[in-house]
Parts: sequence; structure tokens; C-alpha cells
Amino acid sequence: MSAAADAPAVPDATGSPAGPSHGRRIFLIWLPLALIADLLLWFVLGPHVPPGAMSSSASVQQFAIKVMAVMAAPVMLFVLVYFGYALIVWRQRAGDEEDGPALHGNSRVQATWITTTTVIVLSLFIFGTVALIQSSGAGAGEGPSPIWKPGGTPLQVQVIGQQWRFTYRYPQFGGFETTQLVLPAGQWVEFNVTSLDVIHSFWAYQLGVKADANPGVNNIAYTKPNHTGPVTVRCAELCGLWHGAMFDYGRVVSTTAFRAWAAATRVQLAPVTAILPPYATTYDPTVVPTINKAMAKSGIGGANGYYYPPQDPVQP
Ligand SMILES: [Cu+2]
Repeated sequence: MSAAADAPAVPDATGSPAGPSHGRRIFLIWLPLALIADLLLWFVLGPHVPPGAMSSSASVQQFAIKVMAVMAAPVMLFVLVYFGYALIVWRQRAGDEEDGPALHGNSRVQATWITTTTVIVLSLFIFGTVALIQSSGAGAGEGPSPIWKPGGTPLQVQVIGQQWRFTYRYPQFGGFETTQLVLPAGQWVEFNVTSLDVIHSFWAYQLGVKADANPGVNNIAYTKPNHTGPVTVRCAELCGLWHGAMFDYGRVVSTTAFRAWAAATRVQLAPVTAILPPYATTYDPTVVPTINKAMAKSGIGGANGYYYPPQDPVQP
């Protein structure tokens, strides 16, 4: 077979008049697939994307993941459709003894590719920055002096990590400390996260809040619960032998129920609050001798550290 006789049988990859318009064909295969994928991602999978929509920060995270999925799916599908098309249409067939046409650059394809990816990346950059500002840190720990703060006076909840549990102090309610995390719906919460011993991480899954709990550091994270319900709290930083057992369950309740709970707990825990170290943004468990003396005298605790006995889940 001569080269001239071969020519019509070999499709032209650039879609020149000699062959079918491959670019157009690929586009027409890709377009419906991309539309279907995006609609499924947004409307079917979207509402189930973690961490849900229980709080302002959780909603922002879910929305961000949905936006990124909807932007990424068409790009991935385009690559897959192109691969599939190339495999099927440009495969070697019986009788193809010679090379196909030489590869040439295609400035239109190059310009389109660079422009599209640049627009996608830059718009995601702007989207991400705005999302971070608008939601006051999007649920992440922002350190001791956050750049983004919600307006008004948020409810302050101090989260104290220690091997191996979290406790919660409520400085606006007399500074009582409890193992229960209770929050009101519809109000901004300011978590002040710290640790008494090693590094932990406060992860309130349904609230979309995750903040490192480091000894000597006050790490602040904001969120606003949208509705009532249970919250799972896990330690998200390997912190020793019983790290895996360091979890508890909090709850978001109505404002009325929260006020009633806080007032009752304040009274109930008053004798314990009286011998706690005064509320502070961080604590040094090695420098509380008077507290320990008081604890020993009251029969609650012993000699060493902020807490006694040591909190070990294997002990009764
Ligand atoms: Cu931990």
C-alpha cells in the first residue's frame, strides 16, 4: 500500500477538513457527561458530603467541597473522555503498517487549556479566601489572636485537653468545668482550646470545628450551630496510649434549654469550681500547689498536678 492510498484511512488528529472534527465530537461526548456528573454531585451526593450542615463552619466546608467537586469533575471527565476517544478512534487497525500523521502543536488547544485552568485556579483562590473570611475562620483554630471574628459577644467555651479526655469551662457562667459539651443553637461560640499535658486536637465533627490543643497555648476557633442535635468530639492528634478512647458526645440545644442547663450546672458544681484554678487562657499543671492542697483537704484529689486522680479510662 502506498502512502497516498493510506492517507484517507488515517483520521487527522487536528480535525482538519480531511477528517471528522474530533474536537467537536469529544466536546459533544464530554458535555452531557459533565452536566450529569455535576448535577449528581450537587443535588444527590451534595447534601451527604461531610461534615454536614449543622453549623456555620460545617456548612461552609460542605459548600466548599461541593464547589470543588463540581469544578473538578468536568476536568477529570474531559481527560477520561479524551483517553477513551483516543484509544477507540486512533487505535492501530489491521492493515495499518505505517505511522500516523506527525504530531504538531495546536496553539488554539494550548491557549484554551492554559486559559481555562488559570481561570479555574484563580477563581478557587478567590472563593477560598472569601469563604475563610466570611465564616470567621471556617471552624479552624486561628491561634490566640484570630484575624477573623464574628460580631457581637460569642459564648465562650474553654476546651481543655488532657490524657485522655476533654473538659469544658464556661467562663461567662462562673467558670465551672464539666465533662459535658452543651451549646445553644443560633449563637456564635468561641472555643478557647488548650491542653494540660501533651498535644491534642479538639475535633467536633458535626460542627466542622478542628483546633489543636497545645499546652501553654490558647487556640481560638469560632462556629455558630444552626440547629439542635448531638455532636461527636474526638481527639484528632495522637496523644498517647488511650488516644483512641479520647472522645465524647456533646449536644446543641435551644437557647432556653442551654440557659437552664448552665444555671443549674453552675450551682451544682459551685463547690468544685471554688477549688479550681481561676479561669485563665492556659494552665500550668505543675504550678498549682495551693489548689492541690485544697483538693487533698476536700477529699477530691491528691498531690500532683491540676487533676487527680489521673484520668485513665481503664481505671474504674
Ligand atoms: Cu488527645
